[in-house]
Amino acid sequence: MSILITRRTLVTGAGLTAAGMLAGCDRLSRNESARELLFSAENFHRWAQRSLLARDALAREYRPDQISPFFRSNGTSNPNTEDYKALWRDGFAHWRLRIDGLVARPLSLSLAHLHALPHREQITRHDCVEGWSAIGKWRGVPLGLLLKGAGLSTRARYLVFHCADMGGPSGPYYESIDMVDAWHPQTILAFALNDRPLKVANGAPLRLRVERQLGYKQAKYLMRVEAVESLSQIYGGKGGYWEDVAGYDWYAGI
Ligand SMILES: Nc1nc2c(c(=O)[nH]1)N[C@H]1C(S)=C(S)[C@@H](COP(=O)(O)O)O[C@H]1N2
Ligand SMILES: [Mo]
Repeated sequence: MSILITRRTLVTGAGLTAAGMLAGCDRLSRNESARELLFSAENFHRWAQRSLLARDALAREYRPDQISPFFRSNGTSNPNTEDYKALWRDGFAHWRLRIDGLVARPLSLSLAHLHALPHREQITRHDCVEGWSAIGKWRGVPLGLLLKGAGLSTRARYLVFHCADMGGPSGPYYESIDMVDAWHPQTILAFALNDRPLKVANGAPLRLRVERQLGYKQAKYLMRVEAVESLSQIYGGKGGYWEDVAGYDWYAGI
């Protein structure tokens, strides 16, 4: 059963949350006594200060003339399962994104529904650990709007992104992020790249863009977003396919 979320409830809800979070950080960093208290603490090392404050910052956005002429594909370029092929054959009309787990109102959203919600557009650089980068223009729905619509529980600490493809022989591809990235204004579920519907090679019909992190966090072929308290029960327990099988860092900040 799908639940209708209106444009208005989503906009007001998430708008307030994102603005609130950023305003909060700003106040903290401007308040000199709070700052001194924090940074004089013995265990508060320089790296912690940097990474903590940097988590809310925006990733760099580029100009349209800087967009790469070709955005290559990496990892899975087609899930090639019977289920996925059936979804692709009718233009993803029967595809649904499920948002469930620790939410008050589990959602089941069609592509048409996502298209009808407010969008964000951003031109960002994608950096893959395998040694290539590409600049692309993404369009999609801010994840925060959907979390508001679903009524995310305060117990939720992570979001797990379940994909339609196998990452390899050891299991399905999946990824996860924490709540700082979940509510970050540039974290979107993208359905278009460079003003065209997402191609199969780049994750059709929907993929995550979490712009402060490396390429392998940008889960393609999204089927389900699950809100959880802990990652330990999910597949190998390290929060992502590559984290489980190859020891990649869970937090892949750029
Ligand atoms: N579902 C899924 N998502 C994935 C992958 C994958 O194999 N399967 N590969 C990751 C890696 S390593 C990179 S660099 C990017 C590549 O995105 P692109 O194919 O659009 O270039 O997707 C990431 N997301
Ligand atoms: Mo990658």
